[in-house]
Amino acid sequence: MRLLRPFRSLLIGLLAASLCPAQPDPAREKRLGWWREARFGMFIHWGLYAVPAGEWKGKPIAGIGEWIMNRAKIPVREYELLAGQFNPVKFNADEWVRLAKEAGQKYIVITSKHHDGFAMFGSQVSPYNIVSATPFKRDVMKELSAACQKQGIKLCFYYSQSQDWHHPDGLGNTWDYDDSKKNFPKYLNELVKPHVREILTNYGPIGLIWFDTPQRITRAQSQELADLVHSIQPDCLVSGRIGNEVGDYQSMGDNQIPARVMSYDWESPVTLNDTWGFKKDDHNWKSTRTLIHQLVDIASKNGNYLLNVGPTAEGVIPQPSADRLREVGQWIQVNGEAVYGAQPSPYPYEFEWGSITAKPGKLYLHLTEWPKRDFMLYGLKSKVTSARLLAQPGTPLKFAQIQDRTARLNVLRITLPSAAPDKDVSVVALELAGKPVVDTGLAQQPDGKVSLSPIFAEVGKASSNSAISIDNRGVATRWFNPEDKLSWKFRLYRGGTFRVVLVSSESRGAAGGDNWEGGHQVTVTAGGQSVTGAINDGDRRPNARNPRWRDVYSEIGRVSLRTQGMVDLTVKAESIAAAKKMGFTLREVQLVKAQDPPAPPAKKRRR
Ligand code: FHN
Repeated sequence: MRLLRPFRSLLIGLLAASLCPAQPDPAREKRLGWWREARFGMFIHWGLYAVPAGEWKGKPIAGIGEWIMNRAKIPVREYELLAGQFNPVKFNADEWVRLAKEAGQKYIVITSKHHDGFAMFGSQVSPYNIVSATPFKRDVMKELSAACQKQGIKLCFYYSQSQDWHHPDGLGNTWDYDDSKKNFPKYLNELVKPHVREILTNYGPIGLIWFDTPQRITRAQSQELADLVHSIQPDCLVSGRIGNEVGDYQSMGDNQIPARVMSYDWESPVTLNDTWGFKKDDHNWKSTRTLIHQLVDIASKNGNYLLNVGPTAEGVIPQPSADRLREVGQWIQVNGEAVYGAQPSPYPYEFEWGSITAKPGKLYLHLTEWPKRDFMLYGLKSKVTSARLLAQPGTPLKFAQIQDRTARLNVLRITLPSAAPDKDVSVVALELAGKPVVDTGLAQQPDGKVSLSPIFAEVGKASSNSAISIDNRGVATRWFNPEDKLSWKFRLYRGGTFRVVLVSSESRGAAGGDNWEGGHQVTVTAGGQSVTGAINDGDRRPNARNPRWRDVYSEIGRVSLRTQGMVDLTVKAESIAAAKKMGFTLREVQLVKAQDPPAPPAKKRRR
């Protein structure tokens, strides 16, 4: 049948559009330039909630500090009185910015208005702001803007565009205002847009606006807001949480780090302890080691690390935060070359020993574990021309590259000094002849282990009702249907007997406590052999990349895989316990080499 000419060209156009990847938008690419180079920023949650600091009328209020108004259902008229007590006499913009600089952070994102609706900047739109309503009267954002410009840091603003528990038409406050009577567009037009105009007009160049929790906002409303930002400051980025995919980059869930390299630009907001806004009884600080691991891991997956501090009502960044940030900064002084402007790892998957970042002609191996013997990397096909530790740049490292054509395996072996030069993460810089070329397929690692994340699995849904999905961290969740399966293919280099370990994960919703469900019977079939066993509690371990949710380890049996080559592996549940409505969560399948017979005494290593 002949198509009429206009229809034919429409069809061809649609086909072409679906085949060609979307062209990058040049304006957006320009905006993202500094942000991709920065890789590390400081998040600051500061507002009236720092006054109660997690306690209301003598009682501790559970949850994150900046949510106290909502959690304790504090009436607007009572919460407003906190403004009269907000007098941060120790606030010093230069000191805060200096701390960010010392930490190696390149941008600061500060709450200009959080969900409590209080503007932390001088505003003509509403008197509910730091200049008009507090005894402090100073516009802290003016001071921060001057300090940032002086010290060469990008100033950025957080702005809560949907939730506003103070405004009768903003979202979230259902204890003072009837939700069904809210006129959300009125709130957007009369408060949000004029506020956004102010923060983009009165504080010099702004790096980005970090919108958050895009509830009830339509695509048109998100787009209007993004257009407003770009019409005032074309170079200002808009965070993904503006909603409806109109942001300039994507935001991961809070404290979540994905399990693979992402092809798009993304950022993870992370807390130093558990809260964002200051809480006097939250002392659950992440170690400096964890922070550096997260920084390099995020960079290796194409992301930015936005690390939060919650200053006190006096205007002081808590000492444990400042100490850790300075320690991260000391590490960056030595190893920053491997972080700033770093491109992601050429391998899509994670390594247990650390992370990889890249630059043209270079790969950086971030070793979070110092190897007992030589360090080995599988799958790198490019020729390495030199290797050195960033902490000892004057001392070239010995290395060798071997190619085993039968096993289709490339091995890089690097001889390292017996002790790590850095306390937390040591970085080996490799120079390559040309671009990094690697085997990107899932494969056994030099220690004999095979680790398979659901993020790389083929998901076999038994029915259209199956709810199983893979979350931001790469964890298979909502697995309630025992007929659902996950399957992988991986390359085995050395056969043997393997322990089959299933790594389950605490759930995303909460940290600690009752957020995990076990008791499922699960079958793993690898290379044609099946083992069935139970997912049991009892072995919970911290997860180095996502410490907020612990891993739960269950060994369900052993398989013997003798032949080199590609192996199929499938996980299928026989029965799922779902009484707590969490079901089976799977973060990783591991095949761990069962103990080989004792090796002959090791020869002394030559150095
Ligand atoms: O509800 C907020 C929360 O208070 C905090 O601001 C975080 C930071 O990413 N964002 C929201 C929850 O995702």
